[in-house]
Amino acid sequence: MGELAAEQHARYILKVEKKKDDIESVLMEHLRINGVYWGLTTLDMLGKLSAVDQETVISWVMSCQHETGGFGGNEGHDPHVLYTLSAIQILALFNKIEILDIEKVSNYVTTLQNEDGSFSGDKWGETDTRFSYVAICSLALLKQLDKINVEKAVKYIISCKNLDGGFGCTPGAESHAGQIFCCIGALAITGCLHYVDKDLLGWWLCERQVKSGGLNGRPEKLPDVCYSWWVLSSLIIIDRVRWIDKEKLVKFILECQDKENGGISDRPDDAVDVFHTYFGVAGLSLLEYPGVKAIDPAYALPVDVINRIFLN
Ligand code: GRG
Ligand code: ZN
Repeated sequence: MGELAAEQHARYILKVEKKKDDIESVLMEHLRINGVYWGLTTLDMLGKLSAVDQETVISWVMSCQHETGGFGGNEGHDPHVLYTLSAIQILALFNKIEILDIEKVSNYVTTLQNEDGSFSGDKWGETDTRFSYVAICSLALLKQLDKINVEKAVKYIISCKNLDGGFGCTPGAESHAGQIFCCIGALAITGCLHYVDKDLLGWWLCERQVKSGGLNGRPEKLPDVCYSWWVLSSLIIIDRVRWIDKEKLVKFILECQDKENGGISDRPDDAVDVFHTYFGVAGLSLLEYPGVKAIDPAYALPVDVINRIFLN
């Protein structure tokens, strides 16, 4: 297993950022801003954010903004709340939120709330608790939560809670660790965790750990490094992380590293990508692995970045 190959992972991310025409970049073209957020947050956790040319990144991020105030996944693409959060998060990493027209961006997010309290991802209307989280996280970072009906937003999220203690993407939909992160993160940000049965949910979440030490996202599924983020962040928020075997999970994540060329994959011996590199490093951060900066489990940004925003 060995140790975290921090240098190699940082080098891998910096290399992916520069290469624009390999297969991964082509597949990711439409959601590039997401990838940039995952990559830069990983570099920051590894103490390597200063290796990035901040001016270039910021001017590219601003070029993804649409006249409605929302951001697209890349220059000239349609705006979506997912990409809008990534843009805000990238600027937050560089302590540059103030360059935004906060009124305009928050108005865009606000218009996505529906009558029942749910959020659409864009003007085309699909609703999902993912978008509730993303909208709430975006507005909280902009200190504009009072622009939406928080009570209704919370009520909608609670309506997506299942008898097993988990949450799905819409009312009645199956519990999935990714949606649980979104719902628990949104409830944490809005100060509404009292609606959660922490023991019941904690039980469901800790049962995600399989023999290899890795976590899966639903019963009977394969383990995947990304659930080291979705499951672990939720367990930490509800204060039940002691219910899993931390050492075995660290071992699983480290086994998914490409120690030579850098990067982390979903499972041992699979191909690495930027997303799973983030999820692995963020998982280790939540497990307090030495040399990795602490990440906030609700905002998905380093704790020092969150403190800079909320403690100043
Ligand atoms: C800022 C951290 C952050 C997130 C932004 C995009 C988003 C908000 C949240 C996504 C939450 C989510 C639904 C994650 C799950 C992603 C995933 C691995 C889906 C795969 O589901 P299946 O059913 O895979 O294809 P399994 O593992 O169940 O076989
Ligand atoms: Zn995955």
